[in-house]
Amino acid sequence: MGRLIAISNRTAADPKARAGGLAVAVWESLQKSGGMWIGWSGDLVEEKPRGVNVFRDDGVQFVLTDLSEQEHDGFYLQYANSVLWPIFHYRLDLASFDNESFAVYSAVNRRIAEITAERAAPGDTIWVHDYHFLLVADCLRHLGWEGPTGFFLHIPFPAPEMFRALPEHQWIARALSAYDVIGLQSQQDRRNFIRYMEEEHGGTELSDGRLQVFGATVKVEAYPIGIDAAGFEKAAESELAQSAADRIGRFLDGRQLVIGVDRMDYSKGLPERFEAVGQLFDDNPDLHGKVSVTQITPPSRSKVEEYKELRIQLDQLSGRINGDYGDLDWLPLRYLARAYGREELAGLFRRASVGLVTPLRDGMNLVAKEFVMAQQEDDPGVLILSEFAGAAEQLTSALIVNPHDTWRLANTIRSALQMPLEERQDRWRKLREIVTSQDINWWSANYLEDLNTLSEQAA
Ligand code: ADQ
Repeated sequence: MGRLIAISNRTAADPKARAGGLAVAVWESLQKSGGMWIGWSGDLVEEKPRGVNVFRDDGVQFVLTDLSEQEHDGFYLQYANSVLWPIFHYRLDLASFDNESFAVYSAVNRRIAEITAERAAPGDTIWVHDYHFLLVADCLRHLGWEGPTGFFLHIPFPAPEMFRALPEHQWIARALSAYDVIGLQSQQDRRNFIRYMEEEHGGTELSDGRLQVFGATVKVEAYPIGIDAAGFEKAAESELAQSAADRIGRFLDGRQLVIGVDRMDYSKGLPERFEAVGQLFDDNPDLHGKVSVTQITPPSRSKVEEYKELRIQLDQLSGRINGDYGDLDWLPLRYLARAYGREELAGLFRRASVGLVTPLRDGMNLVAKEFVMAQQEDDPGVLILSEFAGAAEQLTSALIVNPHDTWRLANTIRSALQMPLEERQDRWRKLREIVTSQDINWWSANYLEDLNTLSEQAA
């Protein structure tokens, strides 16, 4: 068997980035096959870069390219994060279309494909990740690459009505048909994708579930991504976790903790969540001084305008709640715009009575799974999960909510805070079983098995 070649915008070239679940899974799969990881170095240069940085680490070869300022602007900030990201998260209102960025996006996809084609050998398998690189397989086919090439979309695939708003949707759809396997996070995403291809391009679903479209046959499947469940459980036992739990424990002074942990992104439903917290304290004076909500939210993509506005909105909403209800010795809502390490987060999750995971749209949402793995059987916290997170298809024993319905969300937080131990344990055991059995290794093994089966059939 040949090597696995992974392509993603950010790689785990920096050993510190190998701690996260996805990085671990891709890293291990690459190590097994003496594989290669191709992506962006994270560095910006003035002119279009000519060469690549190649190095080997622990059996994995990294091939990294810099981006020019102009590429970073058109490809990353504009097309990927101001067009694709909002549309795929159902925020057509936030998409900012222009005439140039798709050309830059295509050019960067082409360059990544060229870098790959120069190095890929017959027998190798290529695995492309996420919305930054929708066109790579098509570019590779034009360069003569015929080997197995799979794609995994980490974010939702939107309803066809939304996807059609994308001016380049026809082009992108055709390019996607160059992949052998298209992996999506949920059955909902799969249904959306198939329906779009059927309605718009006359695609047909075959009896074995594959899709025939644009003269190609593509396996389209839901592969819900998991976490390094055992690793996260261990992280919650670590000294760092304990010390984070102790620190927040001093602040809590015996009060119940409700916790949220999300990148600062408009898809995560943070303003709606803050509204619900406001409603909770408006409607329940008996909870004043008894419950503290902590939201941990490191800024991300702060160069994109919508993200700056979100920050201002969150500052205002938390200011209102704390202004109305805060007291000399109690803050109802603490909002920390910074990142914490994996162990520290695990410790905070373990200390919490309730985990709030209420995105408006999310491909999967790993925080929900991390929260579950950090709990202990004798006193598990309750997970409140948005029906619009991919994770809701698996984690059906969580309290499932509509994040737009702030009144009901407030009531659900109250019920979670008061849920009897037996019910908490019952729900948690079911959640833990799923998160443990469908972990990150299960995910990558399933995906790669399908991709490799295709390559064996083709050989
Ligand atoms: P994200 O949108 O980044 O991922 P998520 O799945 O929640 O969302 O993963 C975020 C990761 O970052 C988690 O491991 C979490 O612990 C960590 N993190 C979040 N806030 C943090 C903080 N304050 N400090 C430190 N770490 C923090 C995208 C898609 C998701 C999909 C994943 C994986 O948007 O839907 O689940 O990819 O496919």
